Amino acid sequence: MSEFKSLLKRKLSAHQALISRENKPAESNGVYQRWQHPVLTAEHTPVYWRYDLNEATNPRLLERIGVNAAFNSGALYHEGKYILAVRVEGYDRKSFFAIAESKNGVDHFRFRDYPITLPETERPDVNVYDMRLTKHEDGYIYGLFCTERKDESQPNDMSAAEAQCGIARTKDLENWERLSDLVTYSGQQRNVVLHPEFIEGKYALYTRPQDGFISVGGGGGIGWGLTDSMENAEVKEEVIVDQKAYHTIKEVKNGQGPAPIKTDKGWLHLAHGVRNTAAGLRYVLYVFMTDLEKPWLVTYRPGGHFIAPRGEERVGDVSNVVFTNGWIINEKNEVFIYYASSDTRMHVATSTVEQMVDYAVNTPEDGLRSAASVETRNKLIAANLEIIKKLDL
Ligand code: M1P
Repeated sequence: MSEFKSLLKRKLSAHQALISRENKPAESNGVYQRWQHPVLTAEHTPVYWRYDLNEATNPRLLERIGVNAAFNSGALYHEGKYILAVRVEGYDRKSFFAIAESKNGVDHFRFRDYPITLPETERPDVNVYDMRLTKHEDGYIYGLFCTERKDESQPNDMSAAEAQCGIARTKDLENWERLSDLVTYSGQQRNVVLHPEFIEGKYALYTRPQDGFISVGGGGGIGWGLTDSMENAEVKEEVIVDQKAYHTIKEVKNGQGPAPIKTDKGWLHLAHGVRNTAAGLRYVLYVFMTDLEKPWLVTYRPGGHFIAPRGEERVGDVSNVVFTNGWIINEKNEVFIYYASSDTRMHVATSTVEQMVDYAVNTPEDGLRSAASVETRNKLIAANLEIIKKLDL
């Protein structure tokens, strides 16, 4: 066998071993179970996406078009499969979307042969990322994502960007129809998510009004607005569902994660919250619930974070970040939370609707002051000490 062929064989079998690796449960806090390995990394992308496999044109088998990261993925349970619409980022810093699927949701995720070919609008996207998939009751699967373009009002600043919500839809996850970008009246938008049901006969969107590209400025909070159609989506008025708050896990900004899950007790939401530290921003996930009839009204606000970066999750291209834009509920009411760590790789945490609702309903709210936190904790301690005494352990 030629040196080229044996090198190629080694590469292909290493890739095969990685994507066939079994995942095992790791630690659990009773609310959710972490899993030992990331479900997707840059190395999970097919070898034939990155290397020219033609010995004549690439005799040294050099990597030609590298992949830097596989993260922030939309998720969907579709025809019995766990589907991720992955944000894949090349070495050139451009993100694109690619479908990866698994039969059990925790391992053996495999990318389809080609990334999604996303049609463009008249104003081409420079970068697209963070797609949220929603199976809407109108029969379409919608993908809402961030479309980023150069901020032409600042021609000399090469990092000045503008973020808006791009919209595409499909029925088969292969053929995508691009619709006009969402129109809102609040500057920029990121983290826009389509609610799965009509509300008052209209499409409902979770938004994130922001003044600037990174900074939400005076805006921010998870917003809510209605649009008559998705073909020309326009939200004339946004109300804030969940605000930023001083000295909390969401003091700088927050954003809706995936579309909420409908439960007996209301809509279950997963979101990210961002705080400031001397080492930069810290992103964690948190949960809240809203009213079944009026999903813009918060009913339960468990205090603090739900998932925060841990171990290797803490380090990556943008360290100290966990971010989610996809989760799946299967027919057994099991919940698969897909979260990315540090803008680098994808993980899964598993739970059930019952566990998550229990967490949402019974976790005390953030009292917003140290004294209130101590008071809440003291109540728990006092009650527990009585129990321990009676148990006579
Ligand atoms: O780098 C962390 C995250 O930053 C942005 O999220 P947000 O708009 O809430 O600040 C996004 O670029 C996201 O993709 C990224 O993971």
